[in-house]
Amino acid sequence: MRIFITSSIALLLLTGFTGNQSLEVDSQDDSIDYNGDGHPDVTYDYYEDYFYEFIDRNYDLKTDVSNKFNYEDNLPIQTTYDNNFDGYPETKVFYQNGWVDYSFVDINNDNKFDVYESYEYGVLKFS
Ligand SMILES: [Ca+2]
Ligand SMILES: [Ca+2]
Ligand SMILES: [Ca+2]
Repeated sequence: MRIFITSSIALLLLTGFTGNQSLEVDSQDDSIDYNGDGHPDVTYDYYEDYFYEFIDRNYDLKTDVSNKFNYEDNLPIQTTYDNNFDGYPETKVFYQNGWVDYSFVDINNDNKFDVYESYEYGVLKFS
């Protein structure tokens, strides 16, 4: 379980980074095709106060990461992960001022969260 959590955090940092990067590249074109198969792997959805970034990490045309960002400061608000690519988004992460605040994991896809973690300045303080 600990290994799984550590890898989620690593992915989190990774996707947060690429998210900012792609925004700087071009905010007009709303999709990026990383593997060149003609299907967008990163897409964006813009609303008045926030926007979503949808990422398909394993190129199966299904979204595995949904990042919700605050429009004003580009800081993440919430991220939803499907880390085992089964189509069910079992991991939810919430942010406070850009830091991870707390996260939930639903291990057996029964819509009830089995793991709760609380963070302080991005560091795990309760699990
Ligand atoms: Ca693609
Ligand atoms: Ca996918
Ligand atoms: Ca899943």
